[in-house]
Amino acid sequence: MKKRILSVLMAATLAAAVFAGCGSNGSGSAGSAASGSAASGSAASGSAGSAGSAADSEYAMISGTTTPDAHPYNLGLVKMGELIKEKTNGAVTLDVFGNSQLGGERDLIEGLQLGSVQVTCVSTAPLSGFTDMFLVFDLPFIFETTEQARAVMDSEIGQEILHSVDEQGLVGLAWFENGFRNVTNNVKPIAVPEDLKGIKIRTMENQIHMEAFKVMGADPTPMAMGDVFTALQQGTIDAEENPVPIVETNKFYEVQKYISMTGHLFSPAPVFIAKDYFDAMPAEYQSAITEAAAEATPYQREQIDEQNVSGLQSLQDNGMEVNEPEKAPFQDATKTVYDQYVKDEAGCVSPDLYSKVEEIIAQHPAQ
Ligand code: EAX
Repeated sequence: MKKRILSVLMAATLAAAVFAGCGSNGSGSAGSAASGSAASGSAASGSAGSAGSAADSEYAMISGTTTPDAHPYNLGLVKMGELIKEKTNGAVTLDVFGNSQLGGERDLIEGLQLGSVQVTCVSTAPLSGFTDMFLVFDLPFIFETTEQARAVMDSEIGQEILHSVDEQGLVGLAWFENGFRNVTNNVKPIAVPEDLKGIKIRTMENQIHMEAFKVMGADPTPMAMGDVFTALQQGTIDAEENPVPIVETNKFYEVQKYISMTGHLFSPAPVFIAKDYFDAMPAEYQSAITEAAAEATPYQREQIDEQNVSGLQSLQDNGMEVNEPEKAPFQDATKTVYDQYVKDEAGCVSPDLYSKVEEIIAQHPAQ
């Protein structure tokens, strides 16, 4: 924990150097962005020029992600930043720092709580360290289609989940998406759960993800995204699991031979703003930010849909072997995870929340 806070504070210090005099970031503390390129809502794409536009704004917001600039998390945040700038006549801007420049997803979440980062977009999995409300999304194969996932995210219960950590300093702005997760590895195509036996697989820092791979015989290691490429390159792990856009924009095809389209989980990607920072803003700027987040969401989801197709082609063009395993054996193999993690206990999915989500899914049957 101490190490993590230190890394966030170090990012804040570095950012002070990069953004000194670039207008307040409103939080009363130094902005926070390690040196390096920033994609910005005030500039078309990642470039140092974005600092200039931030210099003219009253609120120069800093956002961090673990994803590359070409990934839909960043594209969606840049779009949101453009809309915010337009709606506030440049009074509020958003710089986007990708590639874990400001730390891993847990660091970014803590960065919002500490006030060193103002906005982030993360997978729900790392939130398990802060709340149980998002764990329902970590149950293997709970969704069969993107339509089902979107119906849940955009429902009343989805909004309740998104806002469940407002009082912990993370004000939910929107449900962006990461997408259906698949297994990549260097050992062999994964056709049945038994093929995972003994495979050293990186997972996100989430107890349910780890259990799902353990019950299938794999050897799960939780790891921040920024360390995954090197770990695969050095062979300390054989595998990881992520949606196609993450695999492609991180160039995992350079260090992974196989991708097996298990679709074992759908990762939503909540966008959060730091509560103290947001609460201190004039109401007109708060509305502009909330509206911009909502308007950027369909665009972000379209980018995921597109990159799921174009990205898969790119993985094949770059030498990865794709296989499409039958899902039923994997669903059967991970059923015990539900017995273990759907119960009225800390660190578990509440049965009431689970049944509400299942009700919505049942209204959107897979074809
Ligand atoms: O949230 O850590 C992960 O595998 C996530 O999918 C990624 O950082 C985007």
